[in-house]
Amino acid sequence: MTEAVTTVTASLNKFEKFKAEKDGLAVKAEIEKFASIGWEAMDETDRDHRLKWVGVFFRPVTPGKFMMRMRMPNGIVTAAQMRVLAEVVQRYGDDGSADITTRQNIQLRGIRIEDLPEIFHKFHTVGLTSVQSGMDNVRNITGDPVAGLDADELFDTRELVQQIQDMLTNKGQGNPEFTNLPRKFNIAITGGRDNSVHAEINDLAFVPAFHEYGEVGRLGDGEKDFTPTPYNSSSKVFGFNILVGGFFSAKRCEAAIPLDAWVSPADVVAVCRAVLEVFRDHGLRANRQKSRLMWLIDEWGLEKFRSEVEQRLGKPLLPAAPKDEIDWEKRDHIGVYKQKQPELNYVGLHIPVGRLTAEDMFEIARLADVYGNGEIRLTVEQNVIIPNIPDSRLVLFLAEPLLEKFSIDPQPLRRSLVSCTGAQFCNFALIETKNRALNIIKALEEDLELTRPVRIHWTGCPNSCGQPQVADIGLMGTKARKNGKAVEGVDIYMGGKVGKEAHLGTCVQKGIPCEDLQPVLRDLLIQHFGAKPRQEALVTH
Ligand code: SRM
Ligand code: SF4
Repeated sequence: MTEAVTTVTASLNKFEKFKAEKDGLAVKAEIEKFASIGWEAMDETDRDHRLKWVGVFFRPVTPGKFMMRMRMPNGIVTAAQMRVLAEVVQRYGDDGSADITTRQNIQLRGIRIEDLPEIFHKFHTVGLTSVQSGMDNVRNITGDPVAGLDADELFDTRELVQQIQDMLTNKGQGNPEFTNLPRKFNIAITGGRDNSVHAEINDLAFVPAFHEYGEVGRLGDGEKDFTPTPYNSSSKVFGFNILVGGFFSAKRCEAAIPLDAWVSPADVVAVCRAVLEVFRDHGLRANRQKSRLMWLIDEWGLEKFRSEVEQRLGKPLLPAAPKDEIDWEKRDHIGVYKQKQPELNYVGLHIPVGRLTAEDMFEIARLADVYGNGEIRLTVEQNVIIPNIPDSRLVLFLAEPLLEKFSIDPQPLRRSLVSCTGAQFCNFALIETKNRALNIIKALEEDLELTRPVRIHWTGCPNSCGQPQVADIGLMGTKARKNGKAVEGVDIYMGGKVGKEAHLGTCVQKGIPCEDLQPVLRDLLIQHFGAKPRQEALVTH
């Protein structure tokens, strides 16, 4: 290392330092070695940090039993892939399980380092990848869970999402161009009307919007011919308005803001590349608490940021279309729905807090093969959709025993329940989340009658992986005090709005001990969401 480089790295924070010393992706070539020496003999930085570049997370809560985070572009997984994932966790017995994540993705649990070479080999055979899914990389790219099925969609996002992932990851092989970002980065793209991806909480999001043909010609680069596509009408061109800078962190949460730019679908991948290059080369790296994209936009101002993106893109961006097409309330897709293809249906199954056993995964794969076309979709609410079920097979499908566990018509509170990982596996957690969330919901459902779903999101710490700010009622783990003692508690968020006119909720109560939470939630549900105590409801009827 030259003297100049040594001086620079000496002043870097711990993360920038180890990235400068050795790129995270370098561990890809060392998997065999790690497998043979075992996790205890590994270099700690490789084990605790760099392995995340291939999606493998050391869990201090369960040392030796790693977590693997996949990439599932647009939340789509085939039955064959699901079976491979099931086989991987099955061999770990009670330690093996999987979670559907709030980014339409799957994480596997119980993974042993000695099995990694075989696991990666299996992934390769079915086209799965976990590359660049953690640390300073772009997370799973979200898209409409019913893309290509929804008769009302404006654009089918599947191919674009895949193209962005391929660009970022060099088709799953790993792409060193984007493995040293200043911080994590989230991308979402939606072509439906209900903002199914929570566009507003992503660093970069694309939302559907039409420009007038004349406008595009006038504002665009001269003679450019905007080829009509199935998405364009005779007078309007389909494209996306761009939002930037949305993020949650322990220090600060912001909804994304309009970049005042519109792109045609053909330019979306190039715009992603341009934004990422700007972020990579100019994003703030000194303080990790201030490294997400919005901090750079704050420092530069939106105008300068936009023009840097244009420079990388090599052409000007068109101004945003006057309005976007997000004009529906958000759907949860649980239940049976007609597809745009005649005589076909998609069925959304409710997966309580997203947790799956190996058996569940095999069974979901079997149902997708037997009744559908072997395809499975995941939602950001941690649920599963099985598409392409013919009308003629629907009755039999609905009688399958798995639907008793994963209901198509769950009670209103559990229906919209979302929870992050929490203390069971996550060492940032201040509280246990998933099991507690289910227990409290069960008790509330026994006590209260509700006529509509209430979206309750649990998150174990201020990192907000469970997105409490988008919920009707968001619960964020904290340390509370009771009778002079520190106990597990929550801060309560309310007012999150999803779908059209989405906006973030805010903290309304702080430090409620978890053991006192149930009556507090009961009151909120009665006061704000029309819940009625079951006894009272019986009398009124
Ligand atoms: Fe997250 C870190 C789990 C979605 C904000 N998140 C973590 C880690 C990796 C921490 C760790 O090493 O233990 C958690 C792994 C725990 C485990 O064992 O499962 C973790 N995050 C999750 C998941 C699994 C929650 C879930 O149960 O669904 C989600 C995985 C998504 C995926 O498939 O990639 C998950 N995390 C989110 C989201 C929601 C979203 O993207 O819509 C957020 C808020 C949005 C955002 O990032 O702007 C989120 N996670 C964070 C942060 C705070 C980031 C920051 O800028 O400070 C951290 C901490 C960090 O990165 O330093 C974090
Ligand atoms: Fe872990 Fe906190 Fe994220 Fe929950 S919110 S998964 S506790 S980092």
